[in-house]
Parts: sequence; C-alpha cells; structure tokens
Amino acid sequence: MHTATLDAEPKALTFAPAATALLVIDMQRDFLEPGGFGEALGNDVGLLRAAIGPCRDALAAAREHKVLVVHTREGHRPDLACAPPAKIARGDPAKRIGDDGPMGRILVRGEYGHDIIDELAPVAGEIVIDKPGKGAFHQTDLAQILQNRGIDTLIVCGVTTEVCVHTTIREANDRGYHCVALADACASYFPEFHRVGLEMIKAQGGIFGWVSDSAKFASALSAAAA
Ligand code: C5J
Repeated sequence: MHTATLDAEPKALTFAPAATALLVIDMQRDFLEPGGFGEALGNDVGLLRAAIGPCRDALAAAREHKVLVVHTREGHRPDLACAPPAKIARGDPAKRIGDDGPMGRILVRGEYGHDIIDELAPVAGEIVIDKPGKGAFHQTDLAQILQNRGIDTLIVCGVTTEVCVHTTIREANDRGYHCVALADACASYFPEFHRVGLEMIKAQGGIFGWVSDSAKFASALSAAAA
C-alpha cells in the first residue's frame, strides 16, 4: 500500500490513501442557507460559506486519487421518532425540528433543506450517512462501513467545527482512527469557536488528532501519486 505524507500540526502524518476516508460533515442547506435549522437557532448562516470552496477542493483531490468519500447529514425521521425530546425543545419555539420552514420541515430527512448543498452534492457511488446526532458514529452504520473498507485514517471537513466535526473526531479518535481536521474546510457560526476548536484537537501533542488544510491534503495525495 503506498503512503503519503501530510504536512499537519502538531506534526506530519504518514497515511495510506487506500486506507483513508474523506468525511464531509453536514454540508446541508439546513446549516448553510437561510430558513433552516442553523438560522432557527439564531445563527448567521453566511459565516459557514467560507468552507465550501476548500471542501470542494478536498473532494476533488479525494475523487481524483480514489480516496473513499463519505458525506454525512444530520437529521431525523419524518415521524421524529429518533429525535430526542431534549433536542427538539431547544431554540425558537416557532421554528423547531420538524416544523415547516422555507426549505421544508426543519432537519427532517427527505426535505429540501436536509440535503447537501448543490456545490458539494455527492456523486454516484459516494456514501451518505444520515445521523440523528452530532457525532457521525452515534446510531449509524459508519463504523461498519469503515471497517469493511479497511480505513484507519479520517480526513474531516464540514460544519460546524466545534459541534459535529469535533464530536465526530472525538468519537473516531476513541475508536482508534487517525483524524485530521482540514482547517479551511471547516467553519463555525462563531469564528472564535472555530479557532479554539482546532487548537483543542492538536494541543498536547495531538490529544485527539491533527490539523491541516485542503491544499496540503491535495498536495500530499499528488506527491504520493507522482
Ligand atoms: C449543529 C452541526 N451545529 N452539524 N450541527 O447543530 O454541527
């Protein structure tokens, strides 16, 4: 299996592209466009758009070099049976999970707002994981899929840095994966949380992962292929 070396913090990471997956977390209209879950919680959804271009670059590199691509979507069954009442109860009482919004029912599977933004739409053959929680392993078949593919390294991008990206990296780190957050391809409604969230991952010698960026990921793959 050929390997690549990723320029990352706190130190470079050697990884095998064939044993690596790019995880694109929750790049859904519900978080990135007006009228969805993110805005219902009082956030400025425009702040997340900076991650779109870098996510597109990371996706292009992964697709070119045959790295497994996995997209996730946070959301719930139409009957909300998988949505904890404590989660539904949060935010503006007029705009809760399951309520009607301009993009359909908020954070409900099958609705327009629940789907991935056009710019990052999955291509045929890519895996899409629907997750009810913040972490991509909670109540999903992600662990089995990664095990079946022999994956040991996860390159993670998407939104939001300190919520679903962080929770997923923490879950994955405890399961033994090497996890890398691509800083420019993640974003938060709170720029300070984004910055500190990335600091937390790579602190203490990489307490639960590495931090790199989309250009370094692409060049690591190109260099290894050359
Ligand atoms: C949130 C997410 N922030 N995808 N979800 O509720 O980070």
